[in-house]
Amino acid sequence: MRKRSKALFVRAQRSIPGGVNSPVRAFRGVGGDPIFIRAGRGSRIVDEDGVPYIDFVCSWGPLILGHAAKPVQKALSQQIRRGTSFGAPTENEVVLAETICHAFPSVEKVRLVNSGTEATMSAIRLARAFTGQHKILKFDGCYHGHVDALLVRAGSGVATMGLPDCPGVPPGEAARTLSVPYNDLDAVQQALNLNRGEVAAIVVEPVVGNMGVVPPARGFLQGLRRLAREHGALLIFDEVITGFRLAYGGAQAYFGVRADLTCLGKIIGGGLPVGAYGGNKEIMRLIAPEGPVYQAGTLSGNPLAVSAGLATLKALKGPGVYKKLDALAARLVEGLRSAAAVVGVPVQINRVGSMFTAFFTGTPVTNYETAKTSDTGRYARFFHALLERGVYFPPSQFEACFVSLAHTVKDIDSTIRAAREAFKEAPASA
Ligand code: KE4
Repeated sequence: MRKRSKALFVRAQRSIPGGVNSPVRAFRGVGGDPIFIRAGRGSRIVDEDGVPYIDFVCSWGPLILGHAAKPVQKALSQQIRRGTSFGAPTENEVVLAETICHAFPSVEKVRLVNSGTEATMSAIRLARAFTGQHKILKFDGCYHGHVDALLVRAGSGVATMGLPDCPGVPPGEAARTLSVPYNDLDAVQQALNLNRGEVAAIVVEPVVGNMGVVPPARGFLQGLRRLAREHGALLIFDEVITGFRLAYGGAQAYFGVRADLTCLGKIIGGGLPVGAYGGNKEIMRLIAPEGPVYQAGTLSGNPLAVSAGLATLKALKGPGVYKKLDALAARLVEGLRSAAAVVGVPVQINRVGSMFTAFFTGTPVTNYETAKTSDTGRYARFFHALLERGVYFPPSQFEACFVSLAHTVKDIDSTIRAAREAFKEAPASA
């Protein structure tokens, strides 16, 4: 089964660490070998052995229109005839910046970069420059890319592999990073009081995707907003996942809380590499060449990537887009809940809009500690049982599933049927 993927994985491991270009793709969290993908179209991907899957990874979030979406294909084919990169400003970069500023009222100026990691790395440098402070407060289980300062008790692939804090990050660097439990305002207050006047920023996933989906408790984001202001720290919303996912204006529109700095990625590139960070003019004027805080990138604002991002954001302005995404995801989650209940499998499914995670635990999942009560072995068996039935969930308990505009009710109902069988085939770990 999957002979070509297996052979490619053996070959890949000879020239690429772990055979993958990003750890979470390696199936370490679920066992077995990764499938190599040949193509995608709409809600489906096909592997190198010609096996099709309904895809709920969606490239970890960017493909909200689905694979090979027509508007993105058209934009790319038009741009590629004009060239791919100039290392000089282009009109579409201005259009994308204006689009982001219009969608996020807290963002008056924005700088395009090439990844979510670059966005968060640049945002914390800017926060440190703006406040003159050095410490950063983050949350256990949140992941903000592989920035030294933020690889402390991180989620996503770090959680999947159960890695201790990452070797190679100098102790001095990690010492400037405080990490407290998500959804715990008392812990935030205490950390700020113990480090009074030293915290440059609070950085948070406003809805966590990287320990699996964990929504903010009522008042949590509003509390962070208040505490950051009281302590002279900037509030950084890492909206690399939630930006244009939860609403056209991201989590800030969804929850009505404004950040000082916003990090974006994934959807704004439409499947090509784009990240961004932005905030009000007073903060952003510090960024070179307007100000002294240096940040640069050969391919920042790349014309091809920007054209794919613009085509995607344009499609998201369509009528009823977020209502449709929400309805599809709600149907799927309801179906999964009842399928699990019928076979008596304890699952907690957290959903916000079109992102969700089924945690294999009987404990409500509100932070990293409770997320880690999940039976990851049982999730792995569920994952493979779904895979055998042509459904591709994230190869890790600590990641989010995404529904796209390309998913149909038929896809959702087939997935629920597959899940009914998969729950039966996923006994609890001993
Ligand atoms: P990138 O550098 O991978 O573009 O973005 C880093 C990042 C920043 N902030 C949030 C909230 C993120 O979720 C991410 C990246 N997400 C992971 C999966 N949850 C990307 C998948 C991977 O690492 O291969």
